[in-house]
Amino acid sequence: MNRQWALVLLMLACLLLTACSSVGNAPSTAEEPHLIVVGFSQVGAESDWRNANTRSMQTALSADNGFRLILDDAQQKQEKQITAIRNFINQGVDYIVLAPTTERGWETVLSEAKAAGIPVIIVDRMIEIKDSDLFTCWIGSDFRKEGAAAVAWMEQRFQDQPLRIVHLQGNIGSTAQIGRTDSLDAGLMAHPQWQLVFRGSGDFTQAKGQELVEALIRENTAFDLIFSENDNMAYGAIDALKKAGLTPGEDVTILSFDASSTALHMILDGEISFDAECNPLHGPRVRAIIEQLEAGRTPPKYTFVEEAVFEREGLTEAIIEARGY
Ligand code: GYE
Repeated sequence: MNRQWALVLLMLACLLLTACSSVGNAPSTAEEPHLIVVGFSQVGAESDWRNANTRSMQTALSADNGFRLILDDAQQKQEKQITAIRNFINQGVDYIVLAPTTERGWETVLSEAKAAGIPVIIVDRMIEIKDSDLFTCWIGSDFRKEGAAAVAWMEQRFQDQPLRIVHLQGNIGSTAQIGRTDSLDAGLMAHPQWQLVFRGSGDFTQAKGQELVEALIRENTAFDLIFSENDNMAYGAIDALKKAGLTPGEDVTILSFDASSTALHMILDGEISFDAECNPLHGPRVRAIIEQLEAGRTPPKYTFVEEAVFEREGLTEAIIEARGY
């Protein structure tokens, strides 16, 4: 082959390559749908509630639904959430969703999000902030109402009988802890014969719930009732009671919050007596909020979700199955 032929062949090969690569690229640039990018700073993976909440967000904000979700697990640490939000800002996401650990300390980072023009949607717990323009809207539960429902159940069941209460708190400073604790405090004020024999934080985890109750049993602290601010701590408490040969539901009455499926089965088994629902399925709600914002509408600043309470009476396997978490 002489040099001229070689040159022609080379040019042909180049042409073919460019044609192929442009054919390969063409559909992806033309067809690639525009995805709304959402950075979600999640508290952690401390409980069944939290895991159900993460799954709900992942399902609702999927690529099929037109979203790209960037999920960051903060392992229950506010510093990690602040770093995650700064990363979202640097990446230029379209929306930030924040499930805050505790209520305080968000001014600076949310001012940065506002300066970058990124709307911030708060889910689950609230934030305490002077300038409410620093977030677009909030959606979550009425934790004080959940606590009041538990206290109302105690009043109905025990009236003015003497009651020795163990109070397992969630993360101190989180709205879920503050609201549920405030309601128990109101109940303690109204019933002087109810006695608080222990109060401490189990950080919403099963392991810490178990540790706290094991320690109480070791120290021979007598108690009649455990007011556990979430289901996972209640599971830990139940394990500790059983290990000590006590029967949950008989020797000790247990009240809990969240109403996740494992806990509802424990109600059927008689181990948990009362559970106030805390609904974690915020994914579709957040999606609806973003769709409203995309359409130029203004969602309500605060939305409280409707919640039920559960006890053995009226609860069936079919009800538990239908709940989805
Ligand atoms: O009750 C608990 C979780 O903030 C509502 O956090 C949430 C609480 C929930 O870890 O299980």
